[in-house]
Amino acid sequence: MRIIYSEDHRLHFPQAELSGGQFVTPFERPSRVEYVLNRLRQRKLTDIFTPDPVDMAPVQALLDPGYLTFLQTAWDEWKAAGMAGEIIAANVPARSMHMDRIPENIDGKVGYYCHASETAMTQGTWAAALSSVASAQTAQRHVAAGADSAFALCRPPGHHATADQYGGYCFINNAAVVAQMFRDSGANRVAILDIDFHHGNGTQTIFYDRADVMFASLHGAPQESYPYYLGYADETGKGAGEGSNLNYPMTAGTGYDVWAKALDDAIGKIMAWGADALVVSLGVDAYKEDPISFFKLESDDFTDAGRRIGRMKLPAVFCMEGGYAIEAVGVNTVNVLEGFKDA
Ligand code: SP5
Ligand code: ZN
Repeated sequence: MRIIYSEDHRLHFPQAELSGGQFVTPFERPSRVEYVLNRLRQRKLTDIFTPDPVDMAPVQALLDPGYLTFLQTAWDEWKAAGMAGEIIAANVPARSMHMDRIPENIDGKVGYYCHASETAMTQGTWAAALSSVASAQTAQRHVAAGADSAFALCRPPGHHATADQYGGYCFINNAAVVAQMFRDSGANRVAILDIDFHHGNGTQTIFYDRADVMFASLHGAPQESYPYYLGYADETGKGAGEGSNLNYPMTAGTGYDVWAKALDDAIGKIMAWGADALVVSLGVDAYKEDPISFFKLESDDFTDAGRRIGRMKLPAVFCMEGGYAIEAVGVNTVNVLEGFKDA
């Protein structure tokens, strides 16, 4: 399997994540990538490529232009306003306020374009986010050109980012960009299967009213788990997209028996729908030791999950999402890829 990865992910490494009322070292940190790379090498998966330069056209086609400008300019504006620290959202438009008037003040803009204040931005965040989407795009090109599959070792991750908001450690929705590129390169129906522990609210929202992209997500139930305000089973799509959004919320403590049934159901529905390309939002935070998640998957379960996905026999791009039990992230991620290959 081809692997695409950029060193530029290191440009995004905030010092601080707001967690339980304290600032802690972010769970989503550069060393996650090192663990994945080390495991890939150990398993002799060394077909590693550097991404081509980012192609902004599909990114601009999918995302809000004001949001992209904000991501690009936020750091300079923040510094110019005399802010001493990293960019953290302190104010957001609440239910009782305007949701559609964008302030000029950078502090106000940050809150407008952010949905989760745990996520800090720094000087290098924009460049890192572009390198992450560039990896995803290059993976898609390899598959569109005939490879069975490719793995984009994306960092920062993407599935929480909507067309106009960042949060959940995500800035640009890599998986969504790949899905759009599959459509642009001739696939009629593209499925996104999101196995990260957290609901892929960004991806769901981007494709909610579209019939050409199916989104299926296995995740911690919103009553219990971030992102809390989306991810219920009754969110099935709207308009032309009705029926092409599938949520599998599961309660804290869920183990592989229940999780794998949800996976099989999602796979069956994706196949019945007639997908001709697959994007996998590959988070491994459903692992039993994950420090911020509540499922009970074992490392071997990820191999089995990869095998089930491999049996779909669809051209597939894997985009790295979450997974924070740092030392196990490499094994669990590569287990999915090896299971997929061996299917
Ligand atoms: C891509 C991805 O997996 N994003 C996840 C974002 C999770 N954000 C909420 C984190 C809540 C952390 N609470 C820590 C409690 C530690 N005991
Ligand atoms: Zn996650």
